Amino acid sequence: MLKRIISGIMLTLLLASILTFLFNVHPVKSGDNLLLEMQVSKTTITVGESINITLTLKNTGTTSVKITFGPPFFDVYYCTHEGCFRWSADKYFIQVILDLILEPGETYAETLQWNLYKYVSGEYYPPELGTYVLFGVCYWVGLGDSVEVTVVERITATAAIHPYVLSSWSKGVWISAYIELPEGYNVNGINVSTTMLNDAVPVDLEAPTAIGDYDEDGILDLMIKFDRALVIDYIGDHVDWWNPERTKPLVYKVTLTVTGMLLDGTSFEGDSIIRILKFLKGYPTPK
Ligand SMILES: [Ca+2]
Repeated sequence: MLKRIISGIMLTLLLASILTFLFNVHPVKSGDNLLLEMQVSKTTITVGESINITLTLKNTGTTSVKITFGPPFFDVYYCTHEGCFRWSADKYFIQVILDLILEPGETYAETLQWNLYKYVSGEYYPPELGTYVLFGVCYWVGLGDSVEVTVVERITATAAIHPYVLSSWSKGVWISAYIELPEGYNVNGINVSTTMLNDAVPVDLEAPTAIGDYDEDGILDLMIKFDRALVIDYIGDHVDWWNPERTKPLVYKVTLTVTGMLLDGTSFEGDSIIRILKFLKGYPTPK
């Protein structure tokens, strides 16, 4: 009996070596030429904001590598004094065993989205402000990489957009935004290059900026400018043209949100409602 088991094992081992030899594929083991790299879409986020975390496994060797795994292939976690929190914690995965073969030079990548919320006993808790080391791991090959991510506060700013009525054929070069910050914050500290409109239109860095008191309320404001054509294009793609606020002319209400960061990493956000005019006879035409 024992002899039979041993010869069975020997046969399996022999077959495995023949297969490995024939196909030049070998199961992963430590010392394999694999490299895991982790990249994040942003290293500063506000509470509730998600980041895209891309994990890439590369075969840097000269032979194919076979990795046997059960999903998830990658995971991401960070630890605090309360414990460690994983991206995979609130997710279900198919219970299967799969093989991934990486040829020499080949990569396998996945992008995971996570807002760093802690999932504990069926409840979600936001991450506290601070800097965390995010670890990206592939347990199946015993590799990891890390990136530091900072969770910052988001303050509510006031944003006034000028002109506050835009026509769809508007010809000006820019649209201005006048940003005021709450007490205790200084508009001089705004990192202009980080400002955006609706997370879609970046500030025009070629345009002039100015600090003044545009609305004469005694609170300093920073003027920044956005390319008018880009803003109108953005609005054109996002307004519900079937639902005007008023007709004759057709008037649409649009909320524009200015976001950005201060030089110290604090993030701000301010909403402004503007109106879009469209002179059309009959029903609105969707763009
Ligand atoms: Ca002001």
